[in-house]
Amino acid sequence: MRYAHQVVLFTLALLLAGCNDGKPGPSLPPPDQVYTLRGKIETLPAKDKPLSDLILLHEPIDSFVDMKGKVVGMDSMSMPFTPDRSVDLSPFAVGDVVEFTFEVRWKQAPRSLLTKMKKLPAGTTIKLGKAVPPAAPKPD
Ligand SMILES: [Cu+2]
Repeated sequence: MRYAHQVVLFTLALLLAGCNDGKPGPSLPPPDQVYTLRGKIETLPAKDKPLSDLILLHEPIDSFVDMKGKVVGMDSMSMPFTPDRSVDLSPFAVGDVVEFTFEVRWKQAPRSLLTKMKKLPAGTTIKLGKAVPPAAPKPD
């Protein structure tokens, strides 16, 4: 019993020290924003460069917040994302329509970290065009 108690304490100490997040590299601060949306895979990272860019044609993001904290929206576009190490890209191919989640950190690389991605049924179409931010400024 005594031994088990010590193991628990030791594990707790490891957790508190942040040594147990299971990922190599420095742990990141909390993201400034997180978005989940749909897109189409345009480019997958090269096999010999697993952490290079993943390029997705993404749907408009009406709620996109800029560097100054203002909701400005983001139109649909081809955009590079850095896949997190935890994301297994092997099931994906160029042309797949996906739902994905990415985190934005304005003051830290990677700025756009893709943390989740799943394939949507074949034949799913994505919407392209302008974002409509809820507090859109009046056109001049
Ligand atoms: Cu974009």
